[in-house]
Amino acid sequence: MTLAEHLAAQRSAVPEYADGAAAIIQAIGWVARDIARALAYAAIRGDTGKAGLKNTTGDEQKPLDLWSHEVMAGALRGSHACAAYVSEEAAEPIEMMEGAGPHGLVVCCDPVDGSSNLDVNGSVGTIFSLRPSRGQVPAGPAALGPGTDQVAAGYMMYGPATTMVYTSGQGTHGFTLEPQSGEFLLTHPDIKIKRRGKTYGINEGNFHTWHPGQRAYVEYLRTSDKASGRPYSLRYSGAMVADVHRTLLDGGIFMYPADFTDPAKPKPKLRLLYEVAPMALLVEQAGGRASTGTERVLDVRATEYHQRAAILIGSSDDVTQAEDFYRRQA
Ligand code: FDP
Repeated sequence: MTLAEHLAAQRSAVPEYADGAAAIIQAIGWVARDIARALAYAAIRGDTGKAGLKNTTGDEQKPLDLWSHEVMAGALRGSHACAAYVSEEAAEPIEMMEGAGPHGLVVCCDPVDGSSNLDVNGSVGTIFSLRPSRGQVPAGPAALGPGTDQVAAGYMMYGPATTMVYTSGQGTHGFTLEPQSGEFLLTHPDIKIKRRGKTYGINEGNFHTWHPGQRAYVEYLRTSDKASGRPYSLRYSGAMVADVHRTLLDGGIFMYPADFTDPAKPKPKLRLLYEVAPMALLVEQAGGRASTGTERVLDVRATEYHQRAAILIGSSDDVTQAEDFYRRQA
């Protein structure tokens, strides 16, 4: 089954946005083919280095970040269903009159996630989230609210194969790009994440900056105990898409906790609207959980476009256990 056929058969769980969501996800699929091709040529063309600019959240921008942002903007405009585009690479939402109206959607997107991996030919991704505009003009502010507002979410992973995983509120489904035909084919229907896994993913170099509960939990995972399957194996690629994809298919937990050096001002890294919330929806739809450590991610209300949030995501039993460690050390 192709992505187009699946989108036509699935429909969104929110009927009034179903046509728009299908048009946008199809358009994002076309962008993914272009990004996958550009990535294959990136080193040859010298496109992996820095563009010498920083985005609004202070990250170095690479030529591919900027190019992908522009290609995505063009495709979303062409879908006639996107009323505003909130991108990691733009300080403010980009309004799109072509998709404005009562059923217009706001698309929040990180066009190239994990772009530090570009220098080493590592996996990178694209993350997207669709929220209802509710006919608001301008539409951008409609993106601000809890993650439960999301109508659909997904990501593309550019690895050995190009993969798209999406949900429109009716399960989480994975597709693989068939390079000859350029079609995304359904290879992972109705993904269900294991209740408990055997791996954890986290940047352990930050160990001393974590909340005491986070430190105690990782110490626990590293401690040997046959009965509970410990120690867990550590897997960390440095690109959220690749780490969440592995967790979704193989179980376990991926974490990017806040820096708690100043407990009065915890500093998370990943962005809520176009990294944390869409991944939370995808994993919940697959039967898993996503938490900040103390709160369900989908209940976190965005008040700023580039707001950051902590995330502990994956197998439900693993995430619940991590939350217990936070609670005990509160
Ligand atoms: P990157 O900075 O390379 O864009 O989006 C941020 C992100 O990558 C995630 O994809 C990734 O999980 C994380 O940051 C990696 O951060 P660290 O280098 O701090 O581990």
